[in-house]
Amino acid sequence: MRDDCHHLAYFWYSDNDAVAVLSICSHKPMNMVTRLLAHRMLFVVGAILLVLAMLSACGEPLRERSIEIIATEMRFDPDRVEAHTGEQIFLRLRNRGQVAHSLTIELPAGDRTVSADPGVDAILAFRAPAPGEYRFYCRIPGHEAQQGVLVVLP
Ligand SMILES: [Cu+2]
Repeated sequence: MRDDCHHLAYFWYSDNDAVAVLSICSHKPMNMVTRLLAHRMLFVVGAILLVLAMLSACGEPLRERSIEIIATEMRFDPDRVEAHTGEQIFLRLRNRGQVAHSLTIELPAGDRTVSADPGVDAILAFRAPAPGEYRFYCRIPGHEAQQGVLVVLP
């Protein structure tokens, strides 16, 4: 009997143009039942992967970014931070100074502020707005020089 190769393959394209291939190659001739089972198995596996691909394509996954800013007298370190539009930002203000500090960021939707006593961390969560530069500063009187900028990239 000749060496018969049954090659069954399913192809599909995912979002990022990667081609997924499922195949079964048998060097023995398949009988009708085996062939049907092989096709059926490939179809089921393919269907499951397709559903998973569709689920993951439902809405861009939320990207998160953690930013850490250390406050001392009278500065923020770093005083320039970057993010991308749409990212969920977790900005952690770490007060390593001797007095209380705050961080107010001027966002399009309004100012957002967190405050922290010496040795304390405070977290400000917000969605990175449209590309641009957004100033942040400490609003405690006498701390006007304590400021920085969030640069939001596309
Ligand atoms: Cu301050």
